[in-house]
Amino acid sequence: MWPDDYAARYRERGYWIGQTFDDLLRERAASDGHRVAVVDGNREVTYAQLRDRALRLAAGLHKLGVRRGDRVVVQLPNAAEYFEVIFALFRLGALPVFALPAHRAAEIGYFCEHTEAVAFVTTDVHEGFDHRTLAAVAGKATTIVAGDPGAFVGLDSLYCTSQELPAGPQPHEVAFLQLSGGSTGLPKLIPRTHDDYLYSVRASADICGLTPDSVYLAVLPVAHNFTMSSPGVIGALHAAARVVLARRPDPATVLPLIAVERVTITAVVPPLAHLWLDAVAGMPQKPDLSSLQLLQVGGAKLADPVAARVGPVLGCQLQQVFGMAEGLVNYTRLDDPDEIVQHTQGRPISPDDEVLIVDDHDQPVDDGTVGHLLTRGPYTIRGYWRAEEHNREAFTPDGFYRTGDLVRREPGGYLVVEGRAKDQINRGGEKIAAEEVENHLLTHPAVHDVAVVAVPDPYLGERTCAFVVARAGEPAPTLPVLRGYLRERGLAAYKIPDKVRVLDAFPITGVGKVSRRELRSALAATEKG
Ligand code: OOB
Repeated sequence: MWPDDYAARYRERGYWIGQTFDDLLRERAASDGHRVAVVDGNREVTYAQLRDRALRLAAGLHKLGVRRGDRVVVQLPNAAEYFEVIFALFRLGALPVFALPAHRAAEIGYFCEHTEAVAFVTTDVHEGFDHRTLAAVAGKATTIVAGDPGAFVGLDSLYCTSQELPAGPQPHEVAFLQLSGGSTGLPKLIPRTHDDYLYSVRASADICGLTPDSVYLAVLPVAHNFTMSSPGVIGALHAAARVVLARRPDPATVLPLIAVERVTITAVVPPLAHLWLDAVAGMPQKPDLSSLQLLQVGGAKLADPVAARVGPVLGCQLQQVFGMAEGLVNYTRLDDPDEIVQHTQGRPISPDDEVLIVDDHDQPVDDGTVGHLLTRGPYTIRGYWRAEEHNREAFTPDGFYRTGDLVRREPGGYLVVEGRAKDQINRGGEKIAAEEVENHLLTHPAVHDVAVVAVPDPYLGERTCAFVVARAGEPAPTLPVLRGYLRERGLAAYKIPDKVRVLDAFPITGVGKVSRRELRSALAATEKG
């Protein structure tokens, strides 16, 4: 957590205002109760209804034994229940642990165990996968299911009429645990407080020009930091605007939704922007996108040619967003010239976001020179949850977070992302920790050694290649064999390598480490040849 002098400064400057998530919803229900907060297919939930249902659910969860400070793994698709569940947990001061719908047994089992979760809230069937099967890895956590609960506790059965509830959490306390994209063996958890997160949400809503007339379309998973807070669904609720939920991100689902719901703002990763642009450009009869004012693109680097097409093809403004669940978020501003919007990844939210760009020895580099991005500020964490050893590497002694991103600073403080120094693959915005996948592959009997690296991809930006040294006497493992193996181990599909290359031995760097750079260029050479 932040040292006292920093916390005092962030309060003095009006960033941390002592508001909890529950305060936010209570205020909204009082001021805008009759207005629609969430649209989920045919279902519309007003602010008053959302507050009422969240409180009734909080009572039911409390009866079930969920207490302040307890962790609850939440894995829900973009559905109205998500809001009821998280605001119920926020009211109790229990901490949602935000899993993604794509997570499977390996991830959910780890989250439940590592956080000692008391409950696991999921859905029945989503995208053809029966999430109830994950109850098998939930350990001591009670499985609660939205929809058909089967043998488990039905979410619907928990809405109580009584509203007697114990005191809620304090604004300086941790509100939830968000997942880190990570670069190490196991995903790290990010503790965000009510105070720090809601500051970033309010400031983001302001930067993005949200008003009560805004309609925010949630396309990416709602639990991802981008969709949740930049300004995202929570920003929309803060602004008394309307949240529309898209169950799927494909153009056939999303374009009609934009037209019918009169969506004004939405957020996507670069491959989706690309896909929508191609879809719209190829339509003889253009969909009605006249309501759309702002397309936010972030999560991975947006290619210049794609950035240039957003305005002409979709008829809306582009905003680049370079953020991270650990905190710091950069935006291009609505009144920035095209040059900046199309070629930079924006500048920080807060005047008190400290940005340091340093060389390999932590010495500051000149503006315009590429270096490692370090950051500290009123909504950037000072450490991961229960990860003291890792924190010593991931943060400087004076509390700067080492983002692992390589950036340069342009005039005006705008940042341009030039690359990455962390062992992570950014597969179209989905983050994959190389070591996590390597550790799974190392358990395969035919794998002697493995290195997982990113390879460039015209559509996703990057895909994943696993370089494998086969165990002597074993047949060299093939792509289908290893993919099947990882699926069986319950690894999320987006983490499963796209390619496998078998080598006799790995190229080694001067310091005796596997040279990922050489592996990448060897692959590029064989692809060309
Ligand atoms: C967002 O958050 P995470 O935690 O999934 O991933 C953070 C990492 C950054 O460190 C950077 O490596 C990459 O994703 N990234 C970008 C980028 N936006 C994120 N790289 C290049 N250009 C961009 N525009 O991805 C996230 C969180 C909040 C808002 C937006 C994105």
